Amino acid sequence: MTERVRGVSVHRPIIYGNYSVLLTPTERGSAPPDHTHRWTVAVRSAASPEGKADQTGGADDINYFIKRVNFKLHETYPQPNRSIEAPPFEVTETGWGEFDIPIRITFVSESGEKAITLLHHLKLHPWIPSTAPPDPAPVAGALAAPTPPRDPIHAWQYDEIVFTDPPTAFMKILLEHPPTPLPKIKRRPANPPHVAHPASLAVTARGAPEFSLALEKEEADRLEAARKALVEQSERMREELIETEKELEQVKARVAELDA
Ligand code: SLL
Repeated sequence: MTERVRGVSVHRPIIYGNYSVLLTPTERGSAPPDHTHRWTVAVRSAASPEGKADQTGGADDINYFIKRVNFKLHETYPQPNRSIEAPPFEVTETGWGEFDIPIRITFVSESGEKAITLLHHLKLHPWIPSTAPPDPAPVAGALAAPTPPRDPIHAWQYDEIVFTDPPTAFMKILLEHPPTPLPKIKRRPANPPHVAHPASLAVTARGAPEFSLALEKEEADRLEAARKALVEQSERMREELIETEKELEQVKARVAELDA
């Protein structure tokens, strides 16, 4: 029997997702003909490293609790089951299309935890109309004008791995690796248009976004506003129903009168 620390849950914030960039004309020359993007799908610690404005997440090592990450790519890829045994837990590929990537995380054996599977939808295109210039149409034979560098597209989801009643030996490992806290405020001013996700926080942006407590607060506020709207709506519907039932009673009474 493994000795466990009862009544304790330890959280480790992670992000999973991808970023992608358009291939340059030169890169397109050496990639398979229909490939348009290079993308990286990854599992990382949630906090972003200080002084690396182009990186989302990854401030901390996560291999003290994650043993292996399996990324199941679309079957159009050779050997679509990619098993990453050491950090960085990521896969970089080129391609043309978006698809769902099941991400299976296997924890270190000391954790006594079963593997979990997350799902990420690989994003290559922005969710929202962007202000960036449209991709120039290729003109046969024309001298390629220098195109401005286009920002990568980012799509990340925040989640927390929770270790409940961790084995004593594993608890020691967890305590030796406190996660870098998320910044309280948004440090990246051009920060993202983001979309709510039911179970976690999703961010999509041109330019590397950063998860922060402020972002988490905005998400909580959005959820609270949605909850209020739902309560109001169901109250309105209840009132309408009461009205309709009253009318129905009146009609029934009138019919009874006519019958008599
Ligand atoms: C779609 N459901 O139809 C998606 C599938 C597949 C993406 C996207 C590269 C494959 C290869 C690639 O981008 N596959 O190298 O042949 O849009």
